[in-house]
Amino acid sequence: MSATTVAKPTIDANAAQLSINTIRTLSMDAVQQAKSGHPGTPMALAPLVYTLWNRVMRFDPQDPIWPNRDRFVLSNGHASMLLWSILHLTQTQAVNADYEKLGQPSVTLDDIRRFRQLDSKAPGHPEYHWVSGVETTTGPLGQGVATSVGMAIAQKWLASHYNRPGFEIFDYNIYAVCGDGCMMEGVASEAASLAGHLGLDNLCWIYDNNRITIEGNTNITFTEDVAARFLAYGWNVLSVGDANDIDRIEHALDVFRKTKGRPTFIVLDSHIGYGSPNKQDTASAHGEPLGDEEIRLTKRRYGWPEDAKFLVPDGVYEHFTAGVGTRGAEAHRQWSELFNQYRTNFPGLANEIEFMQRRELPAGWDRNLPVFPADPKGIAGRDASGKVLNILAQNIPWFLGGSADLGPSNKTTLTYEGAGSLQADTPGGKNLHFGIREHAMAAIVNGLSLSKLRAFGATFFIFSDYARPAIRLSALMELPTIFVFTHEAMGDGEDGPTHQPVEHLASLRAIPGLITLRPADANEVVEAYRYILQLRHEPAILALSRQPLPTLDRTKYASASGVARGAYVLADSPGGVPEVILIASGSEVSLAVQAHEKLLGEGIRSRVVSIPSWEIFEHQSQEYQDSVLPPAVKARVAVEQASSFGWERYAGKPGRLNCMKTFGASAPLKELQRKFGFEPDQVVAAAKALLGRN
Ligand SMILES: Cc1ncc(C[n+]2csc(CCOP(=O)(O)OP(=O)(O)O)c2C)c(N)n1
Ligand SMILES: [Mg+2]
Repeated sequence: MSATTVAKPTIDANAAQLSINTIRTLSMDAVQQAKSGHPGTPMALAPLVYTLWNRVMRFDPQDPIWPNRDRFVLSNGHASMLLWSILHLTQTQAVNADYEKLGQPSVTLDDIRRFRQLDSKAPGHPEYHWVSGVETTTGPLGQGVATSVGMAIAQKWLASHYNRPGFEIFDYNIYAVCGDGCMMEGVASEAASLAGHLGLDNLCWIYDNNRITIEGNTNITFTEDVAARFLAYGWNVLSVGDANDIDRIEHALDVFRKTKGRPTFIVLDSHIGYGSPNKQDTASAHGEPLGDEEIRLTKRRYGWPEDAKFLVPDGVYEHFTAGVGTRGAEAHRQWSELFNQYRTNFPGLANEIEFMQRRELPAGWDRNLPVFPADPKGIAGRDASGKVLNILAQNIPWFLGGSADLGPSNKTTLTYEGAGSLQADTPGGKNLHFGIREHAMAAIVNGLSLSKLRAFGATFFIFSDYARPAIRLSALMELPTIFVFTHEAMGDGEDGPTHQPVEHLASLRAIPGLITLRPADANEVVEAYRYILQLRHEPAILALSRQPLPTLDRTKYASASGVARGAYVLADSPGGVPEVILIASGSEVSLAVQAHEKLLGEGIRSRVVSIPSWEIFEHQSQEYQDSVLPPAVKARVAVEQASSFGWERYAGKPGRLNCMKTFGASAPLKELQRKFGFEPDQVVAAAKALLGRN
């Protein structure tokens, strides 16, 4: 029993050409109307997108989130009109963030008329979460192809975990279209290398080899042998010499589907701005409207009514309905029947799939999470995290992840029996090995998350910079990805300033929608994970210590459950309203507690606020925020071993910032703490200075 045995439609050459030219002319007209955009590549790749969608892909326009659909990624996102045209012509339906069908088209002709305008469902670049049918946000070149590797790993993992003999519940493929820009970006190389290593034969990249980028012909910058590069990565490399030859395109895609053990790379030679008498093969076709006169000339070449705008000729919608529409609906119907039987035979597994698809957690997901006893010597954030990850991965079947070659340092390796390592011949393993490829790792984690797996990626916090573009996209896409960053400050002292993050917290806190968490002790680590796991639409980063942090005595101080409010009063003075507030995160919280005890000893009413997450705190009511940081208490000391940038918002005036203003240095941690002012006496001195008590 397989979900794939679906008859092909008969091919009508005229209807095919008419459909291709509809995609071309819609793209030209939309860019012209918007007075901005990228017409040339949609004109060139219309035959590819037509063939892929109408002849090959298994996609049901009635249900663009059907779990076993083939995935389409437009990595050269500037060619977005390809996607808006095809989503419109296939009459793909809209769904909302709760995965409900809205009974309306995803992209209307009116949206296309309003290409790139506010609220149009045809924005400048493909945006997941804004337009149904977009599988991932693209635009930053290279991200789409890198993310597609995560989608391919996810499909392999899902198939390995859920398919049973006679029940191919997951057997979809991933297609990604890319251009010269994607091929030049390092992230694509990182991802392609890993895809080759993993032998992802469900993955097909189609490279638009038009030899044009913005500055002109690629002979000014890009003269390597791309095909040879992919051969060296271990890919199956095919070539189609004419982007207008839809039979050869179909044939290459057919070869892809029959190729086992390797991903496929199709080099497609194309002419940007195809058909434009004066602009074909020029860089100006890349990113400028053709102009009214050139559009008329081009339409004449296509045999198109010269003055018609946004024309969808009779029969074109019907042609797509007869192609992808019918094939997708039938494949979906067969799959649903199969899944019904599967549910009868394997109710537990079916249940998991349904939970996962809605981004819900299984019952008992947080059972056995550790509670750490008070311990002045304590435990490192990364070690506490390792214990939690190992429990979560056992409680949540579809929770998995790995590190960029730092598993033993990040403590992210899943060590329980049966966790397994994800490799080509063991695609169901839960330990991913990303190699030293942080950027691709983050994009791949996005791809896993887009495939509804709960995934984490890990490295040293300092190298979050290498992953940042993909972290930004996970926030933009509203994905619940998890990034585990250890060695979050100067804890690896002797490694020196190249390994000591300073501005990283500030820069990640600046990404809208991203939740950053820097827990103070082992129990805050547990609570941070408890919070993160319940997120459905926000990514989170964890900044964890390398060195042991004292496990605070929660009978004396407030419960770590305060993490769920972002900041909480950890320690207070017995005598009512505090005179001074010490605000700290992560490793500096126990330092603040020591300073607090000294201040109390000197009769100064101090309060310690642990603030693991600015973002969560700022989601709380004003009343709660004011109860933690009473506006009347102006004497405040912020203590964080990171850039002071932004801390004014909590320390206020005349508050003191006990933070970093320079890079760190290479020395044992204790010496660095002294040099940079992270000792209790220095915090006490700052507090007393504020109170005029020196
Ligand atoms: C990371 C990144 N850098 C730069 C850009 C700006 N940009 C958009 S398209 C483009 C040229 C892309 O050339 P190619 O991929 O060959 O696309 P074509 O013009 O052939 O469609 C550039 C530099 C971008 N979108 N992303
Ligand atoms: Mg190009």
